[in-house]
Amino acid sequence: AADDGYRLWLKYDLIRDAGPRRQYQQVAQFISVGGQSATLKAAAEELQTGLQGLLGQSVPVLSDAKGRKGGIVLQVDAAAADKAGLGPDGYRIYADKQNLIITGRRDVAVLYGAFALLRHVTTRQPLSGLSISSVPKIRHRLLNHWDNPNGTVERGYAGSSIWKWYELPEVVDPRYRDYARANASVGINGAVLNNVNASPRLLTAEYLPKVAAVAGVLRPYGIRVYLSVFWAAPKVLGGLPTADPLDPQVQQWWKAKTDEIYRIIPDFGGFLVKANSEGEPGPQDYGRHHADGANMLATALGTHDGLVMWRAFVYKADPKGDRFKAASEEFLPLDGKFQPKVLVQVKNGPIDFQAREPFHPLFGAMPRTPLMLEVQLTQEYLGFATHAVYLAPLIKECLDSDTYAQGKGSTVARVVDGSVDKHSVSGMAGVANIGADRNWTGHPIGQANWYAFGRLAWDHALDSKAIAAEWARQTLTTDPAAVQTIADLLQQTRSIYVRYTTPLGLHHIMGEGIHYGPQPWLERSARPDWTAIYYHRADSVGLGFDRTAKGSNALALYKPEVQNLWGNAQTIAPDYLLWFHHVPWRQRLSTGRTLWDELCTRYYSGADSVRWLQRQWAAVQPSVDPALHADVAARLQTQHKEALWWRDACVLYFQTYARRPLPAPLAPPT
Ligand code: GCW
Repeated sequence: AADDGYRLWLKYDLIRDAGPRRQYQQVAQFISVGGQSATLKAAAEELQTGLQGLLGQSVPVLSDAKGRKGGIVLQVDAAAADKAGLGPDGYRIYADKQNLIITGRRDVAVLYGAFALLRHVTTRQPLSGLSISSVPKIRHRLLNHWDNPNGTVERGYAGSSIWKWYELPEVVDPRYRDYARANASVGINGAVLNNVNASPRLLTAEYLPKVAAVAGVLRPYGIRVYLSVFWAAPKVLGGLPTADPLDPQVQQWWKAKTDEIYRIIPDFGGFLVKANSEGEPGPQDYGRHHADGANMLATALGTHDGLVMWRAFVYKADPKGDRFKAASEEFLPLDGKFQPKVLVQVKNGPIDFQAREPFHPLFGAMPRTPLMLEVQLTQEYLGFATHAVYLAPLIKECLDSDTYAQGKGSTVARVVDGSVDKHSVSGMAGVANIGADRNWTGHPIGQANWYAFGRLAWDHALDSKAIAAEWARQTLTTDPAAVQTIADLLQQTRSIYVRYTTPLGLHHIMGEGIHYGPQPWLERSARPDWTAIYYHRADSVGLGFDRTAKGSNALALYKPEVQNLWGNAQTIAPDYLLWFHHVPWRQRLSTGRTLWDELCTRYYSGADSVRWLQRQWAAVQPSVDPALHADVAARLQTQHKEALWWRDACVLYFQTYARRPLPAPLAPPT
């Protein structure tokens, strides 16, 4: 049957090569599992399904190996795990004289080990003498769904929501379990089920049992359920006159609501809050600040084991201000004021999930507050489901950025994992790109972004191209040469997208509201900071947003080392140039070209590179499922068409300011 993408990277197709298959068969004659828990059962079942598929033999599950050899033994061993420093989630896989042992401190660690073993076999790595252990660097690895109760998904491009609220709790779609398996296979251990622009409905007595039903399916896979909360819920649902966090009745309402939630979902993960942002209500409506709000919820959680994830995505509509600085202005004064259950969730960049942003200046600047990193997997600003953009390089660029908070090497990754400021709690969130489309993500390549997010949240030191190869190997083809070609191609996609849409540090010049296609000419909108001219500042002299001391001085939010890196228009990496400088059209850049020529060159070479993507994809055609290959090929056609649209729209628009011809090599022959 044609590959419809439903099985994601968990395909478990038969290993056709008899030699290697026999080797695996010898060490996978049975699975023994010492325990009855739903999680260990899930681990054994996954291994059984996976190995039977891969090896074409039946693999019985036993409750005791009873001295047998040549099997896989799942065992929880807290003492050994602690001795090996595995923590609560880390696993170890090793061969003893008889069997292959998968072990960890808790059931879920063993589950992660089972998935790792399957990945090992699927990617054809040898099992003899195996000894691997792996410990996640981040404690809370979450997907954030921007899903609404009516089934729509804000910024979702893969169909409607997978959560069928009207059918729940009685009807439990089998898809929820496959969702859980996919997440657990890459170590994701939490899911915020609903949109941060939150409906209060999720907190009602009608909806909580629905949430509990979903939680029941995810629980065996080690995934805890969280909810986004509507700040004014005490008014809307509780009939109170206020939602002031310092009001005792409001506090009491949240306490009672929290207790109610934990009565039916005992392992509820906690709350995600978007407050006083883009029109959402919040504590500032009552003259309070973010910490008052977050701490009130933390107090309501009391002794329950849950978290408050308070988002730092805030900005004011000030035509003279710089949105870049807004979150810092509101949050820096609050460092040290948050209770221990609170994490502040910060987007990778200071504006909004652009194709390239400098790292958010809050990273490294709030040492007394654990900061979560939020990245967007759904491609709101990156071409929806028709542009192939593999996001691991974008995520890594942020994680690898040095904040210099505690001297050199204080990368965003080390701020987020807690090592720079010695926090024991840490988190990373990916805004999901998942919908009810048969293949989950609309664009088949979007699956790689879900996969890569999980892998990087587990271990931010992983290499993005290696992750791409690992994904492609499990998902698209077993042919090593094709895997390499696909990994190379994926690795380039993000920088190609940047070149034909927003090269040299341009940002937020896309279609109004929809955030699709070019609209650099947008001059008026409901808010000044939603126009394009606010960001690109094109004039007869030059282009770019001056954020140096001569301009908004947003650069001063960074440590001096970072200011040195980006503060000088002559030495800044061209990729970041227009984020920080207003540069004359005729100024020569480090590339040897003038700004205008470089801008045109990037737009043109970016659009040309989509042709290269098409050729690379065509080359792997013999190795990839025909239906899937045709699907991606068709999307690449759209991508090329739209790359030309972006290129021509932007070059022609900026030319009205630059008043220069296209540089000679790009000009059409006369
Ligand atoms: O990127 C913007 C989106 C909004 C989104 C908001 C946010 C959920 O355009 O749709 O709202 O960010 O992150 O809160």
